[in-house]
Amino acid sequence: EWSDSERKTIASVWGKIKVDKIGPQTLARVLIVYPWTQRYFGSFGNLSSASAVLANLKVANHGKTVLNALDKAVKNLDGIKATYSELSQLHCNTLNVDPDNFRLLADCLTIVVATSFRSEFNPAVQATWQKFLSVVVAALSSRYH
Ligand code: ZNH
Repeated sequence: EWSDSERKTIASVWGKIKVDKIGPQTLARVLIVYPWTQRYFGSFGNLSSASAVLANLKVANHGKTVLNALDKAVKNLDGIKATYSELSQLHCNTLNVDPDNFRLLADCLTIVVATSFRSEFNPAVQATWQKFLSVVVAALSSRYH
């Protein structure tokens, strides 16, 4: 359940996120800080150092793909679980991604957004944003069995 003020906050944060910048930075941070996540990206080429990850165009592109997928949740706050039903199944059955990784990505996204927004991302805004991401993470995990 979302209050009017939460809905406004989520829409406002999302409206200020530049997917082409924040997406690549977020996925790169996941791969650098949690190097075991690199196992899912065997086809992405050189991920052997932080600078290699940051310079990797496949990482950048996939970071945009992942972040762009959040648009659906922002536009459908009351139906996030259903929105990500298929995507959850894909990550479970086809990609075999451990769902714990969704939270790692959500946390990295919050850090990247906080770094980018500075004081605008105050504690109240951060709390609402993290609530939103926790619903996204739960939805992406919902079809695991
Ligand atoms: Zn993921 C894929 C989303 C997380 C891994 N993904 C993907 C896609 C999308 C996504 C949209 C595409 C699909 C198709 O194609 O159909 N993700 C997402 C989101 C999130 C995620 C929204 C959160 C928030 N992922 C994730 C993580 C990981 C992953 C954490 C690990 C670590 N994904 C993945 C992979 C893939 C994907 C591996 C595939 C890629 C390629 O290209 O191959």
